[in-house]
Amino acid sequence: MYKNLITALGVTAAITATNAAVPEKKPNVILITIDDLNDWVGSMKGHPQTITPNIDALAKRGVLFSNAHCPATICGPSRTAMLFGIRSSRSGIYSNNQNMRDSPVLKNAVTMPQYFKNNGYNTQMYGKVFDLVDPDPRSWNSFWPSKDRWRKLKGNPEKIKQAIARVKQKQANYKNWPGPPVMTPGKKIHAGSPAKGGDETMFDFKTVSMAEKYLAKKHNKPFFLAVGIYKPHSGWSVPKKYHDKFPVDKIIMPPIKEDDLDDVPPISRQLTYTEGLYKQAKKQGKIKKSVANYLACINFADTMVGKLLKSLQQSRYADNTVIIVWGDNGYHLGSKKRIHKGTLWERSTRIPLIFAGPGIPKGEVIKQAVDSVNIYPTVANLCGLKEKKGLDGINMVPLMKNPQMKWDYPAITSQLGKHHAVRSNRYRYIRYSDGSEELYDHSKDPNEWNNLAGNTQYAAIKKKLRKYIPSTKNMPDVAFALPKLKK
Ligand SMILES: [Ca+2]
Ligand SMILES: [Ca+2]
Repeated sequence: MYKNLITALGVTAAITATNAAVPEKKPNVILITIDDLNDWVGSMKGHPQTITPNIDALAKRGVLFSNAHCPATICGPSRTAMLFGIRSSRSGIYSNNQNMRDSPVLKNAVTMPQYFKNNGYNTQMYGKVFDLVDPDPRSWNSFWPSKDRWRKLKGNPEKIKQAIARVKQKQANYKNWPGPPVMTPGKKIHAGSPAKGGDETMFDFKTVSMAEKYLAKKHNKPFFLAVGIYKPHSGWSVPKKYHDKFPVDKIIMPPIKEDDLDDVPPISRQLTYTEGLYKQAKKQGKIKKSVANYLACINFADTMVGKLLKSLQQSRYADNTVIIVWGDNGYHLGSKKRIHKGTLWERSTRIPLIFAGPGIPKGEVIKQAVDSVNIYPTVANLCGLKEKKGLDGINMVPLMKNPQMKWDYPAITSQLGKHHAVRSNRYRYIRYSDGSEELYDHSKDPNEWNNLAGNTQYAAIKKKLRKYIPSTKNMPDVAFALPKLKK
């Protein structure tokens, strides 16, 4: 049934024989998740004006995967897949409105932090690590914030009724998806604006400050510290000093081809349901402003990463901590006529992925395509934990040590669990649930403007890539639900 998975597991078993050199004392782990950060990171050359000195410095003292992709196209499913090491096509978790543990596949599965906890680690979460709706208490010794947004509804039956109706409607929409494009004529586009106050007024500042306090303490066990940074997720408002660095009239626009969607299948256009919003944003002159404010938010997020890493450097854990930085999904800022995430195209799937710390090569850039489902087995191996069975991801330690090795495991990104993209080192192959396809050759077409799927010359390439498309035959049908209200 899960042919790819079985192949993958066989390989994991074979290559974990090459274990990372694990120091006698188990290393600590800091996992930094940055929300909606695409490849606009200096070291990934995604945008010429981006300012990310702290992430770039980390890449220089570790390994940067420059062709890394998210396993799913939005926050909840991407994070669920990464933290469980199990793809949405197997778990059935493809929306932000599902409870992870409602999936029969994930019900008793062990998350990455939980696995570390079971292996003698103290596990701590700050900020948005899982999607905030459910921080998955069993994964952590302690977590913050402990409250979810639904709890605010408690005690207000009318609001709960409305929320349930909204969730039910959403599920109906998803089940019938793709439907007709959702147009929002006349809608005012919010491209963000400077926030009042300084860094200390930001949620991310609070998150990072709490993590810094954790690092200042002496811990009698190794720790797994997960820190979630919200920016550059919209709304694009950070303190003024960041916005001032990106004046709108100086912004260089990413390449946009106005007729780019003319050669994609109908289902693809239907899934790109914000095309209407793009038109509105263009009409209202907000596209450049969106780019400027997104860049400002990236610069702020990078500053928060720098603040946290500086505290780590000054702590007793400086030399014995594995650092991972990853973005949970990419983002379109005009490309494919879209200002949003949630597609199977490069701009929406390419993410930063960096490892640094003990046992990890320094200044290495790995160009082979990978996806972030691999983080779980990789970190477990770097910390000398026994191989965890049943994961979809592959341990990347051998690849870090030998970047030229034959790596036959392309990146896979899923949308709504049933549409998929396979990114090899050279190509992107997309296959939708109705069988329609797209194919792009990145050696000639980095913007994915020319869909080659209909060209018979590429039949063999398509056939080769098609075998990596996950089977959804056994994907469980997980209901949408309001998270349980906890005391
Ligand atoms: Ca996200
Ligand atoms: Ca095109």
